[in-house]
Amino acid sequence: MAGRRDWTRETLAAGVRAGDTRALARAITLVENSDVLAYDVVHDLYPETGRAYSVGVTGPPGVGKSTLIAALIRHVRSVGRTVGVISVDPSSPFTKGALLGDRIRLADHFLDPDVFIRSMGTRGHLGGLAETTLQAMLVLDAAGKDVLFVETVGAGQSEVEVLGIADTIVLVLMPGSGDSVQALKAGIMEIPDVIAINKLDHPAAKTMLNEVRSILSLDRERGWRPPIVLTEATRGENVAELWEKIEEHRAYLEREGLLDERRRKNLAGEVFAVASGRAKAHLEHAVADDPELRRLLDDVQQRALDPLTAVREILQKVFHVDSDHSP
Ligand SMILES: Nc1nc2c(ncn2[C@@H]2O[C@H](COP(=O)(O)OP(=O)(O)OP(=O)(O)O)[C@@H](O)[C@H]2O)c(=O)[nH]1
Ligand SMILES: [Mg+2]
Repeated sequence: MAGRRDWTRETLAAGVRAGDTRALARAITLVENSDVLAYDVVHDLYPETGRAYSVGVTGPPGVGKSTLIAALIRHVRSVGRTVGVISVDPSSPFTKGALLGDRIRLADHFLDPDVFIRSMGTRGHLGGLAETTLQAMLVLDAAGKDVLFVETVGAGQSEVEVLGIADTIVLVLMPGSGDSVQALKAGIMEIPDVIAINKLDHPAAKTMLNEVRSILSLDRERGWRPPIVLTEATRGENVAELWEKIEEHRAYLEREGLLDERRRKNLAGEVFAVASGRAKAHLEHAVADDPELRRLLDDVQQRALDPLTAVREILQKVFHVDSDHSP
């Protein structure tokens, strides 16, 4: 196994550029570990990125996201396109179940040098999942992968963070994903670009189709009406159609000039999210480390100081921000 010291900034960047699998694996591990070498390499490669098309695949646990991605890979490989997959597992590093599941389902493609698959956990990463995922995607993009799939489990907060990374978002549901349907209906879950209702072999698939259809029909304002595809990932049923819808969405974005706009919004969102996360961590540490600032909080608790005055003093001391003009 090549160690950290076998790669320099130059050789690693060159390896990634050449699509060398070992270089990719190393670069992404360094990204996960917040290693400064990863930061340098992404910095150097960034101007060459933006060529890959990214597809976010999200949905509740167990609906068949990984199986569907494996089937989509088979399809896009058959038309000669190269693929990168980042499977985001927000669970702790001690529950490897989902990771293992992904490995098995995606295993068909492990021997194909034009497919690079990687599961990523949070592992207490400072910048959070979104930062790690974005950096890893940039590495795969720079490696010349044509299509990037990002799998996220849509059951909590983390997937919302990650959603803003992809060009096209596919929501995968299955009969029984009632909670997600309710979330869509209530507007809690953002309307995706394409919906796959998987496990069409299940008798309740058609009912789910009608439900989702009726929710989407309430929203007539959109320029893009999210298509719904019934799939059976295990047999590859309708997977070609699903890919066609993804491509149609891409064509729509390009035709309307929306792709650049979406990417701009996504990247701005990323930069702000990461910057805010760091600012928050900095603030928390500063307050924890400074007895004077901690005393302000005690004063607030004892009603000796009102909360907004404490805010003003903390911001002034930590960020040198004068917040007099904002409440
Ligand atoms: N009957 C049926 N089973 C399927 C289908 N697609 C996937 N499965 C099965 O559903 C189970 C979960 O599939 P995965 O692909 O791991 O689902 P996932 O959404 O990636 O799961 P997590 O990553 O754990 O959230 C597996 O046992 C699959 O074999 C399908 O179309 N029909
Ligand atoms: Mg999975």
